[in-house]
Amino acid sequence: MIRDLNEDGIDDLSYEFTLDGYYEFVDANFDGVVDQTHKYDDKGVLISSKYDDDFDGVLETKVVYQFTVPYRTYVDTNKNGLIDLVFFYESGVLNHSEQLETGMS
Ligand SMILES: [Ca+2]
Ligand SMILES: [Ca+2]
Ligand SMILES: [Ca+2]
Repeated sequence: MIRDLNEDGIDDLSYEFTLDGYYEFVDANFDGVVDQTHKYDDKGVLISSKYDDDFDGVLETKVVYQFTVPYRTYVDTNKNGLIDLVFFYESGVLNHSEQLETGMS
């Protein structure tokens, strides 16, 4: 298993195994800070992902998958720890989005 994607000697992928699956941690911009986490079930099927798209150390976007295609995306656009934007998908294709008046956790 390759863990050092850009071959600079620093691992960019790491894994944490749980009873019902495992997590994959990715340092996509190679700055030593994790900016993506992916959760897989015990069969290796992708369940959900979290992304730090602006690389500020906060993973403000969460994607939930159903049958390995996107089902919902939750975004904390103002980074107050509460979800304020939700994207809805139909069969993996973006259907519509909803701005939440009061954020949800
Ligand atoms: Ca590396
Ligand atoms: Ca990073
Ligand atoms: Ca961020």
